[in-house]
Amino acid sequence: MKISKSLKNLIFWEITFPMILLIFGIYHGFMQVLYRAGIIKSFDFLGITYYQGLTLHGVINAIVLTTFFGVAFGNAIVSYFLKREINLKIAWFSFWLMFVGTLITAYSILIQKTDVLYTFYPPLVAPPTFYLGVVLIVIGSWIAFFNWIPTYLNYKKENKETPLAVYGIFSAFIIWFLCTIPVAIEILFMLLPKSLGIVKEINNLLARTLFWMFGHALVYFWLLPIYVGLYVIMPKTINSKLFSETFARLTFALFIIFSIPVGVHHQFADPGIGTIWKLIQGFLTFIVAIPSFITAFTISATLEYAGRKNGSNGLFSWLFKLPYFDKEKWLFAYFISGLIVFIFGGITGIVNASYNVNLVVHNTSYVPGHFHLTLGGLVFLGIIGISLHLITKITGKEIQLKFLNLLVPYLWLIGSLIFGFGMMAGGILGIPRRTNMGLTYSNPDSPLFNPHWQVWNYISFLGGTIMFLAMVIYFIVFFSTIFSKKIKEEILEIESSEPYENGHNKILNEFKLWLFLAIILIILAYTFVYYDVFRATGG
Ligand code: HEM
Ligand SMILES: [Cu+2]
Repeated sequence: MKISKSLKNLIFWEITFPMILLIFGIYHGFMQVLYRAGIIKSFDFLGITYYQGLTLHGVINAIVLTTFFGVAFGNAIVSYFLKREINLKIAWFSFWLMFVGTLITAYSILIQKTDVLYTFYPPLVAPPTFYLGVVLIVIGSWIAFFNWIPTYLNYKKENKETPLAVYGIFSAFIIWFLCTIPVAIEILFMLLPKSLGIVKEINNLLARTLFWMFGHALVYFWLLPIYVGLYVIMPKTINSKLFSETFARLTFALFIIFSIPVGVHHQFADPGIGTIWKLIQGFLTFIVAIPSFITAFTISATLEYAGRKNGSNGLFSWLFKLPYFDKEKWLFAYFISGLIVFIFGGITGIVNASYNVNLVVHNTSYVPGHFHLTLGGLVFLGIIGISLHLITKITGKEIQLKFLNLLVPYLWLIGSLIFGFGMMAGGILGIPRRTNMGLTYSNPDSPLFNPHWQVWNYISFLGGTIMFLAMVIYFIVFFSTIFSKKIKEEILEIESSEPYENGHNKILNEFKLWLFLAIILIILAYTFVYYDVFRATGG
């Protein structure tokens, strides 16, 4: 589909701007493993302190990159599948808000030396600029979403079915909109007034509870756009059919319901919230296994269909008939590597989600070990793979250095599994997260030095180095592609194939019911949590 220059530029910058920042985000990831292994033994490195670097790593990778990508992919999906151009003035306005917000946040972290980490828990307080920047990023992304709604309603007047990709991206943004409301309340009514000196004290437990209402659902905002990639783009890449569109839609719908009323599983160790509510939200967390298993089965069947089409007859031999190393179908390598890592991410998450077992790994390196296999696995490989894919389409360029490009996801797969193993095994032994270990536990000159932990720190360092290498290669491929000569027409194309099955269910083409159920469940799961919070803290 031909698109206007303005829309093309919009998508281009929404992908490329965060990609430039990601260079710093990845650099600081690598710094983290160097500190942790005791290779850097100082308070800071090249003028950036340990916690400043960790803040940059979390903010760039987990907030800026993911939000820009969601918006960019959403703009592309809505324009392509609804066959209507979105209101570009509003879309650009949303871009500029996010852009300015990012610059203000960067100013706060780099110049004002803000180091509250990407979770900005009180009692840590940042300068007002940090919150202002984050708020602008969020409002910018809301505006992008609101901008799709008239286009969608206009489309719905003439069409009954909501295209699957649109259904998925809307689900992601419905979750995002709902879950950013509590964090907006936290920032606007608590952190910002505190930072400005308007109020002296704030209720830390309340702030944390509002944060985690957002913080867990956030991970589905990251994940759902990638599920769109898996359900819509991947089948076509491997010449297959999505096994069941009904189940794909059901997955999105279930995520709308169950994403938010589970945030307390991040607060198992927080005093003040009643055990029973923690346990209930712990159980609700496990319900998320349902859409995850549906996805696992749908995607496996989709892969099997492709393998059988390629001539496999055996029970599992189809697994060997997939284009893992096909340089032209490189996007599949990103998806399959992400999926493999995700299996480990999903399984290890059971430990975090289990109320009692969680206490063993609480605040240890197990936690980042786990989420580099989810966020840093499927989500991240999906983001960088789809970004590169879209860039080649809208700029009419051919992917450069194809062999190196194919290497990226596999190196990342190996690196992140080693990294995750080191971090998680170390975490079980008690290695803490968010600690400058170069000054303490990994430093033979420190009284805190713990030689038994060193081996795990080195394993994490090895994995982290391989991940770093994968990303150096990725950046080379990405920027050589952008700077290469245009050889094709510039088009917006998101290839998709007919599904194997589609039940055309009315309720799986709409959002009302799911939104209604989500709100009811949020009220049920959270009313008493807030009651407890207020009771425990005296209001
Ligand atoms: C070269 C690749 C990477 C390396 C070596 C790396 C390494 C690390 C390490 C060691 C930590 C733990 C710090 C600590 O708690 O002590 C960490 C934290 C984190 N990483 Fe990465 N990482 C990489 C890529 C990524 C990517 C791609 C993402 C997301 C898209 C990501 C997101 C995060 C987040 C959100 C945190 C938590 C920060 C915090 O605790 O405030 N990382 N990373
Ligand atoms: Cu969670």
